[in-house]
Amino acid sequence: MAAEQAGVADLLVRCLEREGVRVVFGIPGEENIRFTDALARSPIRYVLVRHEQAASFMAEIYGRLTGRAGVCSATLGPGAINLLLGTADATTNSSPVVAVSAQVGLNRIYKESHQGVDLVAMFSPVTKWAATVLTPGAVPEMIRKAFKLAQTERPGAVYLAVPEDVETMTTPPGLAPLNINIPRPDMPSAAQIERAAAMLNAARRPIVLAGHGAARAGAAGALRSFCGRLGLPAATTFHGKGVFPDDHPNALGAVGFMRHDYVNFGFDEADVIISVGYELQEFDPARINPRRDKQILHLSRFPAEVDASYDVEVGVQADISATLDALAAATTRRWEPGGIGEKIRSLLAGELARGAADDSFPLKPQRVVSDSRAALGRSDIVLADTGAVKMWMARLYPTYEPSTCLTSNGLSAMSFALPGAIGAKLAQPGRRVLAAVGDGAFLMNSQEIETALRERIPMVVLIWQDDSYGLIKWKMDLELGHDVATGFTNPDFVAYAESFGARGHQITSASDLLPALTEALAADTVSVITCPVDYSENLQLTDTLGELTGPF
Ligand SMILES: Cc1ncc(C[n+]2csc(CCOP(=O)(O)OP(=O)(O)O)c2C)c(N)n1
Repeated sequence: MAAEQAGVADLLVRCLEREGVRVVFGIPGEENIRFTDALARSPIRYVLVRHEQAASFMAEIYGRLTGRAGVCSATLGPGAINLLLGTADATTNSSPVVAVSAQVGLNRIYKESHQGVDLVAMFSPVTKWAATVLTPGAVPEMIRKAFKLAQTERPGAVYLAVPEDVETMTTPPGLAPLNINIPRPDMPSAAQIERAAAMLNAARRPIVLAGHGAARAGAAGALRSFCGRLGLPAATTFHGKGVFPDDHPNALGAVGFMRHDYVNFGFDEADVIISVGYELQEFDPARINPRRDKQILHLSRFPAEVDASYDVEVGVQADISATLDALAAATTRRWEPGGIGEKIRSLLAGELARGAADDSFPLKPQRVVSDSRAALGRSDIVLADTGAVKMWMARLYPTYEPSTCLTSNGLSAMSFALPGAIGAKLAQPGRRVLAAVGDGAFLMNSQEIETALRERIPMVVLIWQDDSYGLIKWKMDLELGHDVATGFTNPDFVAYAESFGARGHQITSASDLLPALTEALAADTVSVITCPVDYSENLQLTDTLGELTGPF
């Protein structure tokens, strides 16, 4: 065996293999060539990307969809700094990620030196753990700890720096990857279930709020039977979309829009919120408990964040499915989901149906949502990027299975969706993948079209084109009465896509969109569809919602 193969780089890769890593997203640099070379000798697929930020988003979405940490890799200094956004996005969105970068050598890390910045200090606030591998003997423990922390509830990102001189060192004899142990959730305590049931039995009008924690726990089935048995209406967060199917008779849709949306009226009349895997980072609980008069039942794998509007009456931190089953069995009352759910569902369905029938051009956002839904199967995946596009998709796109409509709602980072689609397709190769992106966000990471084509990862990018940073314009128009510094011009997106070797589609009438989506989703390549969208609907929506008064 070559001397190099007994080195730190090889040991790092063997540890990644032991963790079950199948893919690493990254760009090599001068300071991690041995690690990159060792990866090339392993069964792990190295997806070479065009921007480290995109690698971090790919790892985030791969991690979110598999529950196993997505891995991204970069060189020191600038490369590592580029990993920061997706790393922060992963932590705030509760997605497991292990970010590994090179660092200047231990022989110069203590002084001013070329490309040297304190990367651990930089990553610390946005990760669960950030550390430097100071000696070869630390590799097995540090890699095991990184994955254990990243993947354990609440999941998030971890960062490891490997100094360039450590990477070249040989390892002490006998050093090997450590065995994996997975911390299992506890069963709910009988005493807490009793307290929770007593609280629920006294409730007048309870409502369920399901977040992504329920999806991560695989609790969609238990949640459906819990709500069905007890007759409870259920809303989801944006991240929780699909964990309770939108075509279920008790479904209220997704909460998180910036205004009082239909679903909020469901919360207005509730006295108890049964929160299932909700993370407060998604939206301020004051939005659903403005007078702080609702009782909160917190069902999660971990204790709730402290917030004056989320004053937990009873918390059960345990396996979520087991908790829901035990609570349903212990609750003696049953409720009628009530007329409000029906009203909310009919308002949402009406908005979507009017959109589907609207042939105007540029297309109404509701039409784009409706056609996207029609083109995708129930288990296909759409990633809705940050912007007005997210607002329309999150509130209106009917979702039936967990993690099939993905947004960034923790950090709300723009431009995660296009690289994220690459991570999604690698995580779930059997599903079709659509990235719905604003024209602003598209150009922030569009270089990854080349990565997808080179790596033969088929996917479709749908650009909602309005020649502006639409969400910011919306907010300015709402709050300032005018907008500034939001407009821009765009390249010819079809020519741009074709210059990479992708397929380009220009939508020129409303009836173009569904056939273009259908064709692109069936194609075994990368397609970019650009669709002019009429965002005058934005203000109309907020005006309409502003005038709504409940109860209906
Ligand atoms: C990386 C990043 N930069 C800036 C923002 C603030 N921001 C949120 S939405 C948005 C505009 C998005 O524009 P576009 O991608 O065109 O989508 P649209 O709102 O037009 O649908 C901006 C600038 C952000 N969330 N993330």
